[in-house]
Amino acid sequence: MYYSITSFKSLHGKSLGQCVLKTVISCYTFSYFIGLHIFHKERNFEDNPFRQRIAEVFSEHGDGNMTLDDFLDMFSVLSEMAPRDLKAYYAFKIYDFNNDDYICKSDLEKTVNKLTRNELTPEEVSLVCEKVIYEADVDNDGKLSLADFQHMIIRAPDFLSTFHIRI
Ligand SMILES: [Ca+2]
Ligand SMILES: [Ca+2]
Repeated sequence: MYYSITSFKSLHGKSLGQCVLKTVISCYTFSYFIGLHIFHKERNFEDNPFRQRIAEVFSEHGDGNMTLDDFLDMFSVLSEMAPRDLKAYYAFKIYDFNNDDYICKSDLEKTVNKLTRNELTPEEVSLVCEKVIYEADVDNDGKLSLADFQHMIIRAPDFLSTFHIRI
C-alpha cells in the first residue's frame, strides 16, 4: 500500500511530524516510516532534505563533490531496477551520518528531524528513535547494524517503491 504525503496528511488530519510520531509509536512503524522516505515521488530532488547527505555518500571522497561516474553510480542504485539489498546498503550509508557503520540514536535523530522537517519536539524525536531501535535492533546492542537494517527493510514493503528517483 502506498501513501503520498498529501494523502497521508488528509488521512490523519495532522501535520506530517505528528503523523510520523503517531504511526511510529503505534507500531505500524516501518512501512510508514520508510514509506515517507527520502525519495518521495511528490518531491523533486532539489527539495530533498537528504540531498547533501546523498551527495556525500555517493561522492568518491565523501565530500559531496560528485564526478560523472559518481552520478552514474547514484542513478543506477536509485533506479527502479536496482536490487533491494543494494538499495538497503546505500540507504543505510545515508542514515549513518557519522560513518561508523552503525545507525545509532543520534543518526536516527538526524534522520527523523529531516523527515519531519523539524516539526517534532526533541522529546518526541527521542521517543521515535528509541521506538525504532527497540523494534529493529535484532541483536540487542542498542544500535542498528546493516543486518538489523536489512531485516527492517524486509518488513517494509514500501521501501523498494520509494527509494528511487525518476530521471
Ligand atoms: Ca553511525
Ligand atoms: Ca543491533
